[in-house]
Amino acid sequence: MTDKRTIGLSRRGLLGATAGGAALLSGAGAARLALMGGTAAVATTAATTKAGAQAARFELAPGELDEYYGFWSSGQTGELRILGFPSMRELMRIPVFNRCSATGWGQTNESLKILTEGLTEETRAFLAKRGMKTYDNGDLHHPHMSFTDGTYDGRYLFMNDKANTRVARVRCDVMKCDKIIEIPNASDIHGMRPQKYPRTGYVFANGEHEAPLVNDGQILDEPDKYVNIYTAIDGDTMEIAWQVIVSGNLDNTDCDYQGKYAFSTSYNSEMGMNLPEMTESELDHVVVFNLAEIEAGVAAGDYQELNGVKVLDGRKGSDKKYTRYIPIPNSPHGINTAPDGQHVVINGKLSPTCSVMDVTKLDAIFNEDADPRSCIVAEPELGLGPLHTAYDGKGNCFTTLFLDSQVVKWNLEKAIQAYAGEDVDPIISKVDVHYQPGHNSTSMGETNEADGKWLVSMNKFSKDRFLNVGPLKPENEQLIDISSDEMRVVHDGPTFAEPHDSIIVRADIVNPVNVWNRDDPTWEDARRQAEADGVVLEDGHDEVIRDGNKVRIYMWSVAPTFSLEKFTVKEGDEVTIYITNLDDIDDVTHGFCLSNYGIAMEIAPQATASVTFTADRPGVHWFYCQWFCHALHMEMRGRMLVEPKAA
Ligand code: K7E
Ligand code: CUA
Repeated sequence: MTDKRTIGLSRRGLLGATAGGAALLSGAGAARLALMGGTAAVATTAATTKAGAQAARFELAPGELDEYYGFWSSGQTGELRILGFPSMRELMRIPVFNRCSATGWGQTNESLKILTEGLTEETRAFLAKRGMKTYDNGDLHHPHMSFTDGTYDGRYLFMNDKANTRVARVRCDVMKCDKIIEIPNASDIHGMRPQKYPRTGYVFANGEHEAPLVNDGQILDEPDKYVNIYTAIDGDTMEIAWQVIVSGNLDNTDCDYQGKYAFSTSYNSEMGMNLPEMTESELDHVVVFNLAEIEAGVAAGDYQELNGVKVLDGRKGSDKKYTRYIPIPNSPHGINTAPDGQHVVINGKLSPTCSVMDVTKLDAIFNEDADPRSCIVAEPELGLGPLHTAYDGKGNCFTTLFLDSQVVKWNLEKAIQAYAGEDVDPIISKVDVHYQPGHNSTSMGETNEADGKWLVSMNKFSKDRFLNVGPLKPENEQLIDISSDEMRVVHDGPTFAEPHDSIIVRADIVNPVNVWNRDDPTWEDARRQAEADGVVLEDGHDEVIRDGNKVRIYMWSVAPTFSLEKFTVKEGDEVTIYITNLDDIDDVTHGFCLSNYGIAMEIAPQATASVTFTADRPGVHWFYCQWFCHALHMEMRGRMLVEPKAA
């Protein structure tokens, strides 16, 4: 037994409380774990920070630009992050489901509109009782770019919120969120992927947790009344196209390169409500959704309307051709379509295997009532805790092994041959990662332009890899050179709670602007109000409009001044401040921070931003620019006088 093997075992021992523990809960689970033990004996390649002679370059000299954009989720932080890749330098944070002190996201009228307009009436009423307009938190797992013809098209990024059942969109021209919708009928959106072909098109979203279809507090322990909902959103309008009721819960989702099928993993086909129940059976399933049949069902009126959404029945045992259920071992998690356009890897999680589905065999399952498992063409045993798989575009797969703390590189074709009975080993190599990887991503790996240069392993635990910052540790995202068969870890990248997933996009695909277009729809409401008030936002006039107890202040900014040096309102007035940044130079962003009123916002070049508040604190209040913009930035300030109500 080698040292590596010993380390592997002790690490597994350390993890007794996590997924390994789940497997151990049932007798069958224990037997399975024993069975899995045999897979760990594969030789590992030593992880090294000493870059090999032929290592690809990832460190950039000052001023050099990265070859890729990395779009990173942030988990429970709720924002989207942009990294330069492969340098792994964090470039930007885009607030989405969270609040942001720097940009005023969640505070400006423009952001509040986006954060509130897509909520259901019921949620709005619920939040209002708590004195809230929108949620303060989110759990952003899966960022994905829109596709055209099987590759990224640089239009939009889409992302889910597991915490509050939402899907959001970010515009890639300005890198700001422009739409957030709550998904009715579903509980807790987890898996989410855009349609790859012919274009996005649909954005597919999984409700993770099953719930009673009419969830009004009457039902708790009647599993047969619980359902789960699969949702297709129109990525252009961000309206819900249709939903399908399924059996079992849903975890992750992906779709094919033909535009015919989408598919989801289910880790709880048992519809169990607690851990022993959920992990009881050896086989869970993947649900396959037949897009043409579902669209025909919608057109034929074969749906019930629930909360304004067309909901079709695709449960197990329904005689419709909307869905098929493919048995898969065991609690499968990630599902990833290969760039070859034909194969889909389903990651077994509690099974040491990945199952490979051939999408060209799916027609038969729908039309000839063939054995649903007939589309499975390989099931290689890879190691403990396979969670997600990425691709190099050269026929190889990279699967994270959560329990083994490894990434395994394996060959798809050889796995298919082995499944057919040939004596070949699909596993090419393994590399230790630090520690417990979840998602991994390869450069352009989820498109038909996968280029096989880089892999990032997104590890849940960093333990001893960084200076100790207290009990809460960063995650560790490790950069791995995959240009040769021997994978090499070349960089450790700490990140704050908790990026699950990332995509790595060639830089030429992403072309954001430097300065806003004055016609941008973001401040449409401000433009309309200004028109009604006889004000043109961009013509360099300022204006104070009183309308009963509503006061609207229009001003502009040019470094280093606000156009209004002071203005006066009365205690109790509802004040809206509109600021247009007339600077049109790259990077001259101004801010507006109204001190001791809890107000701050960003106004980027040529943008308009506004904020509304009640002036209920009398006195002189300074407002200042909080974005360092000029040698006289400190002088960029003014005063609001709030006159007290007559006693
Ligand atoms: Cu595997 Cu939410 Cu994509 Cu995390 S999920 S790891
Ligand atoms: Cu404007 Cu600082």
